[in-house]
Amino acid sequence: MISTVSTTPFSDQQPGTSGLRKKVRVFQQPHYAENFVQSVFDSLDGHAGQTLVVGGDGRYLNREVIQIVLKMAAANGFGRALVGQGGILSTPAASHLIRTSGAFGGLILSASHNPGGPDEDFGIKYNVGNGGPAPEKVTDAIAAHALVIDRYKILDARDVDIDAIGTSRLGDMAIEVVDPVAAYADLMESLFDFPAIRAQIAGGFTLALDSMSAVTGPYAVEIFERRLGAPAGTVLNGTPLPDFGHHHPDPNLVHARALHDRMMAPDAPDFGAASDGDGDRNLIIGRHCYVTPSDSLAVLAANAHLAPGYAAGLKGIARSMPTSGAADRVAEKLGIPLYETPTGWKFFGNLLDAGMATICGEESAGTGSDHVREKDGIWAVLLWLNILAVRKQSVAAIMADHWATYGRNYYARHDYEGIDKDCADALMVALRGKLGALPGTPNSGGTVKSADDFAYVDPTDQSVSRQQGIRILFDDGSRIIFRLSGTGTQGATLRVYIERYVGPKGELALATGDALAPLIAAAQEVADIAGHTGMDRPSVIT
Ligand code: VG1
Ligand code: CO
Repeated sequence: MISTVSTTPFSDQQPGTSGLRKKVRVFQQPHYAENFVQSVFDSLDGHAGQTLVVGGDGRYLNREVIQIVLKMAAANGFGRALVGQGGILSTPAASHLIRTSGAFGGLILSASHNPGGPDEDFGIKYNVGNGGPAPEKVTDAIAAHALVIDRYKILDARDVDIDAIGTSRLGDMAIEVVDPVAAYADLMESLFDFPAIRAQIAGGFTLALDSMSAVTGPYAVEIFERRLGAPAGTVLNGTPLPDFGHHHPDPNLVHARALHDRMMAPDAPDFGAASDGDGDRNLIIGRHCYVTPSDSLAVLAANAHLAPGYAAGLKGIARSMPTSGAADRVAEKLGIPLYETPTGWKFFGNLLDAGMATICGEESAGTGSDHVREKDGIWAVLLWLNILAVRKQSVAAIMADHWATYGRNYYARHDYEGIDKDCADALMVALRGKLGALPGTPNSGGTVKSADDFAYVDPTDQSVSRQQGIRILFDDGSRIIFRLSGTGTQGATLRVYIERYVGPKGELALATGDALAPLIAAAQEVADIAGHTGMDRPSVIT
């Protein structure tokens, strides 16, 4: 029987950079998850009888919310739900499943790189039929429905068994519990030269892959240990845990410190990588050689043709605006277009669908291609391994060669976390007020060439997104970008992105902190970060 339950709106259900993310305790309020799920369904048109994909990264509350979603999907007229066994689907695997099953869309339950557990974070994200995150017009519609919702529909039924693969029914809706790994692993095998990678591993090439007790564990064990023959134990922290074993599943130099230290040790493996909570991010560290995500995007784009799936070359490259310009130089050399989008994967979908870009990336350790419509951590690791298997060089040698060819974009992101929201807003307002006066003015970073608030016009549908980050551009091509995070659940996080380009004949082996020191000082001068935040240094540097 379908119940229609009366409810009242919550004022804080506006999706951020990637879905709705809140503390678990916020989601545990009566009707909170139901309101948001109903708001998603209310914003859809034509979903009756169609398929919905449901899965998550296994974090605390995953199983409970999956039951709610299934009962609400049945009550709202979906014809079929595809669920990852145990409620597990990595974000890229969910994207693939949506695409191959012809689903109307999918609900991915994850707060991605945010920590999990009863006192940590949970999230819900809606993906559309192309497998990608809902574009802004959809997330705006969801937010509008959430503000006026007065009822939701749910089936009164027992919980569905999501642990046994097979089919069942929930009211009028069919349920299929599917293997979350096999189809995704097959897709990877279709894109990359598995025999070449397997031969290299058999020849003694060593790997360390940190799944951070999050969703990629089963995918990584299947792909790297079973299909590619890496020894058992290559995948570290390979069992998804509801609290990620207290890891903060954000693969950066702070939270993936253990992997970093192992890769810098005298007996380091040849190649290391880590992935995030929901499996869409990657961190690449070669033996004694950290690769910034922006550089990783550039190297992958420059060498993608070495992998069978990309042998025909790339149609274009897209990167988020704060991501360094390293990929731009590769695009220029390849004679293909480079698109600069706002932060968040939802802006890449249209470019990929239109066949305008093949590879996309973000400085936050997200890289992916047109094989799905999400960023994909394991994909990036496999493309690196394919390139290494063909070039037979170390990661460090490949980086040195890349910089000698294209020059080097020294790059860092400074995060100021847990700032009071009003202080963060005040900093941005003050900075916006100054933009007109900055050009022509010298500061510690050099002379400012232009300063603006990034706005994006989507070339496929002309939709406009404003206020996507304040950019301060210098005469020598250096940049400082300021924006506020849209994925946090506590206070505000200021992200400051700092970049300086040195040409192929310049100094290519500086320490990043030294190369960027004048720009870091300029960021302080221009934005008075310490004055607004009370913090004299960032909480995370990546
Ligand atoms: C961050 C990153 C952004 C990424 C987003 C979702 O957003 O900066 O590049 O797309 O997280 O990634 P923000 O608004 O906090 O800067 V994930 O792996 O958390 O889905
Ligand atoms: Co993620």
